[in-house]
Amino acid sequence: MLTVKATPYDFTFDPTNTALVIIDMQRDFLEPGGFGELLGNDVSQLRTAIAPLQTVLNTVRAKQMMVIHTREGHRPDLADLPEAKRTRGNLSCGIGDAGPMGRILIRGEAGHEIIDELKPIAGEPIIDKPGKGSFHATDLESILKNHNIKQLIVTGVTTEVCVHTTVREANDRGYECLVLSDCVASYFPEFQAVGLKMIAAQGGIFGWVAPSSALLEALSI
Ligand code: C5J
Repeated sequence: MLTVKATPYDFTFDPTNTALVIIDMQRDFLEPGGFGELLGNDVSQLRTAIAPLQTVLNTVRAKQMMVIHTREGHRPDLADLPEAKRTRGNLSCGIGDAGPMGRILIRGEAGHEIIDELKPIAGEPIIDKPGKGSFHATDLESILKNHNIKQLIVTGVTTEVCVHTTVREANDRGYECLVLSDCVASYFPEFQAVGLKMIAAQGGIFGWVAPSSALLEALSI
């Protein structure tokens, strides 16, 4: 067992039963012209997570730990897109419409792809999810069970939306989650700070929080 110095207390994990989950590091959220920018956000805010996440990903791969990537997006025929989600925000260019990187948040389009810096490699499952949570309407839970995964190291974007939703879903399913504070990001600095506090408050009501340096220290042993 390895121990990460975390908040609210040490996170102890077995690397063979732990997966790194990288949530929605897609062009649609991180690059100009995608869904994130069309919602009115400054997408450069999310780029802080890329470099620390690359280091964590390389380390975890070297340790032969499981890596899982997720992408938020919908079928090209939009059959899995709730009307409430399609119309939310009254956007002139919204989900399913043609944007600079192809149709917004649609599987197979350029904007839906994971950014080059964090490209999945062979053997790393990619979970395509239609919602904010990574468990909703996906096969994530059966993949975790089939690989005997008990604990998750959670990273990606955005902290208060898809990361939070996934951590809450995982927590209710009995998984222990460590969220890496510098490997998650938000368009809103105040949401980043409060979102992380919410996870570890009340004795770790949803999980643990630590900087990636604490995980790397634990893995260097
Ligand atoms: C959002 C996400 N923010 N990946 N998605 O719509 O957090």
